Amino acid sequence: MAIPSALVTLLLGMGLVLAGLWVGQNVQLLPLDASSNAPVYDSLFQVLFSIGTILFLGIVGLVVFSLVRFRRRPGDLADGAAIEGNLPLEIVWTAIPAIVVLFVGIYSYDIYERMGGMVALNDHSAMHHPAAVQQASNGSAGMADASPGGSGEPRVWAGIGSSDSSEGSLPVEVTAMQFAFIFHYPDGDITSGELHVPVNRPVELRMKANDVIHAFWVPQFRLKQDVIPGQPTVLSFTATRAGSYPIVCAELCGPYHGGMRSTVVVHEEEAFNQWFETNAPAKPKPATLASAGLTPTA
Ligand SMILES: [Cu+2]
Repeated sequence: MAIPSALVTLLLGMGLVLAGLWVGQNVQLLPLDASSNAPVYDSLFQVLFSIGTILFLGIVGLVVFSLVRFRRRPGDLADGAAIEGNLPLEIVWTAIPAIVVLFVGIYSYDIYERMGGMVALNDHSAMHHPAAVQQASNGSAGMADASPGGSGEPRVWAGIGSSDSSEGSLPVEVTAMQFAFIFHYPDGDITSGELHVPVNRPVELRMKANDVIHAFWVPQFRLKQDVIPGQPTVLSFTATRAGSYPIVCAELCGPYHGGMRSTVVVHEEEAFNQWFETNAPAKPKPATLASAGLTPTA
């Protein structure tokens, strides 16, 4: 008894889809997820990985099958059969990729939007960003001149991850230069070569570049943002897992670009406060002021 080939094809197709879904769910290629943003990104990656697996197994499987099944037999010197075409087949193999590509495009857009990636460079609301207001009040002429709008008001590219930013976020000023990142905490006047942040609290990186374009990238956060001379950018995130993760410059910025790396240390709340206290410049203690006959006013 022969099994109809349509049934075999259907079963193989179903097996292929199940295998692809299984691989997407169970094969973990990405590094540890350490920010609130990471699961969003990872869900897209899982879908893309499933689709990629289905296509890879389907295409390679068909190629290998055809190599074996339709190989030239000994003594066969004839031409191959003249096949004109197959309209239903051509419709199917055009329609399926079209649907897949459309779906991936729309889904990717949705994910990028949720990560705050669609905030436009000249979005007006970005002008009222705290960092922009601060820049304006500082009278930073260099930044103001970079605005081609002619308003003289500096623009801040809120950019990716900005949907995370909120009132209670920890501001950190990031300066990128050949070939290092410098982190400055305006609240405690701390300057550091490493980024230290508390877990589960939004952090807002206000970034500027001194020389050429750099990019701030933490693979474990699934976030990357360009750092552009004359165009401040903002990157917001909430770390969700304590630990140390690499910060990588992801924009070829010169001969020592490959060495432009730092570390972000995500602390538990208490450990972060301790780090902050330890590293903040020593302030005169009230007792010292009192003994010097001064009244502590600050
Ligand atoms: Cu760089």
